[in-house]
Amino acid sequence: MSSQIDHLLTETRRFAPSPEFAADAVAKADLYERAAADREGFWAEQSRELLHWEKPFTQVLDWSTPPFAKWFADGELNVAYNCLDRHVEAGNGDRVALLWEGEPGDSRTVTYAELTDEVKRLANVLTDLGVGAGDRVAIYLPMIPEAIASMLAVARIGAIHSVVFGGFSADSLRSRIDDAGAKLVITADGGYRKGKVSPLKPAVDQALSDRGDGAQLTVEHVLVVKRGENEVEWTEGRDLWWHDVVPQAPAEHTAQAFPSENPLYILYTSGTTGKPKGILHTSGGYLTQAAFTHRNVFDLRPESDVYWCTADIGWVTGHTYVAYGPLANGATQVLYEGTPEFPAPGRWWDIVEKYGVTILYTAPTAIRGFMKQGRVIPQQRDLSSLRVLGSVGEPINPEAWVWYRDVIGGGKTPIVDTWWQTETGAIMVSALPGVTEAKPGSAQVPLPGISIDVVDEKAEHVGNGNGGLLVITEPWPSMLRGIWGDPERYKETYWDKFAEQGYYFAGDGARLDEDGDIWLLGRVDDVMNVSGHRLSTAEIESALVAHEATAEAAVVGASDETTGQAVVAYCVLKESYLSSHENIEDLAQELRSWVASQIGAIARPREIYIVTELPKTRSGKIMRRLLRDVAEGREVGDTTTLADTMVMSTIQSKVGKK
Ligand code: 6R9
Repeated sequence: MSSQIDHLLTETRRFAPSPEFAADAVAKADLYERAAADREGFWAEQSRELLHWEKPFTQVLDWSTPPFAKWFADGELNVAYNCLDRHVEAGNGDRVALLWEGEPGDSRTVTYAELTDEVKRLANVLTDLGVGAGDRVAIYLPMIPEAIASMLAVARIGAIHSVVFGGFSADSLRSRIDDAGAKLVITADGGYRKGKVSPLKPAVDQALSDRGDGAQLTVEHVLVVKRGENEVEWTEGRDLWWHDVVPQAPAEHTAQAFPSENPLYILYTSGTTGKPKGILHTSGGYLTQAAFTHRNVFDLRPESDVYWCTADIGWVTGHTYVAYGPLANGATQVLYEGTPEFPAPGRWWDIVEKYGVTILYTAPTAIRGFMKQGRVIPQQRDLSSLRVLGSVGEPINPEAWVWYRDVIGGGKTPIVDTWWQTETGAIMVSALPGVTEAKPGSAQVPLPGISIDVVDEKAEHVGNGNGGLLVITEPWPSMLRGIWGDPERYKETYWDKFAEQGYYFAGDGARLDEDGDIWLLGRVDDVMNVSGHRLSTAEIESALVAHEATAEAAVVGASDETTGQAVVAYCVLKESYLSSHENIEDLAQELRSWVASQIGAIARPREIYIVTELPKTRSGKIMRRLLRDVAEGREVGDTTTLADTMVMSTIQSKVGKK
């Protein structure tokens, strides 16, 4: 049986780097050897090479009180200086930092000199408002240049930001402000989404309102950017318009150096249950790994590349690969405010063509969405500038990988499938373009300086050809330093499972193939147990989307009297299939048999529901928890983190009818 359920591992297509790409690649194969010979020495060398240390460090890793790590502890640096001033001082002030595109079609170009100026002014404003080192600032903004400036200005004065995704509700915002004890909130009147202004300031007002519960919120001021031009209410004395205070503030501001372990930000993860976890990151180690991975994984040439990561700053990819990595490396990047479908499908490809994007970093869910629309839309644009493509957020099924390479990458670009987490801070597992022979569907190998293993419940290495749990066996520079205000939960969640070995437990299932390459199989809580056989949701989803009719699929394990758990699948069909097939009555049956033929009878879904959309978070993750509720006939749980809360009622009405 286990050989039958190895569907993903039967993927045999291989893509060797082209000799031209390899000859000139930023990353060289010897990085692995150097890191293996002296891991800490390797990171120290990278850090010195990539960053400016105001006070050089002499210590590398302090792991004397695990699991609390210190990297480069006696060194001092300023994160914002590293992302801004030093590029200007090096004569690159005229280089474009941000090529910003608003959803309605307006645009702005911001150079490194201009961004540095803006950040200095804002740093002065924040200081005047009483924000100092160690204070927390909540940022609740759309994808506009001010969002990046805000993160950097907070970092510049040694304060801590907590970015809250602009799509989160007032309640989510309130609980995050409350947990972090934020002193200031930076927001906008509103931002553009799907052609309309989506208001933000009203949610802040609601979040900060007195609820008569005796709760004392710590916020003293709200700084508001004018973007949506929507009407907003105003609390005199508390609220300030950005345009009234920032342009008037002096543009002189000397960046003070802070210790390497000075906290940089808190970012709340969308936990599956309970209170969200405030993941804490600090400065020197984080910025080192952000800059190293951004340069080597994306083959970055700061002088000539136009880089675009489509993530929102509200999640970790937007922190490390929109804000810190690219700016530390002096890159030029696209920042886009809106949705991929506005005003019509193809907007992203218009942007790639308009700005000549060379490196694109996005999520599998977006790629499958584009597959659903068909290849004609991207093929109508000139995408020939693209030379490296990246994927992040969930396992990318081989069909989507190959489509991404063929249709978006013109059949020539390397693809890097990057595995990492909010907690890891930066990419941990990925191919290196120009070095690694790529395997569609596999994230492949730990980066140089990163120690990963796949182990069983007893912490034993599983060996090639087997599955188990992904663990990180040695501390890494950008690792989380804890959960804000809850050191016990930090230990429990990540370190208790393999306490004896001192391994970090990532919560992901993975397999090693015959070459020892890593295939991520989804969260371990997404692994089903059907009649005593372990089945991965990712594996069955991959089989479903390999069928010509299916654009997207989500699989959950629903409790079942006889088999323990049963497979229940939700499928979204391709437009092209729907328009060329009149009768789809029998399709669910056909898909059940298809999965059985692809993987084995054990994997045959008990039910398949054809739906028009899947419930996703704003960062594009499928909320399987909700689909499990439906499959098990329970009342659907908390839907507040859904991008579109209507999706669940549509699905329920479908399932009700069977
Ligand atoms: C960066 C980010 C982390 C979880 C992680 C895993 C999944 C991310 C992946 C991937 C397979 C990849 N994940 N990248 N699974 N292949 N390339 O997404 O952070 O939002 O914290 O999510 O996402 O399950 O544990 P975060």
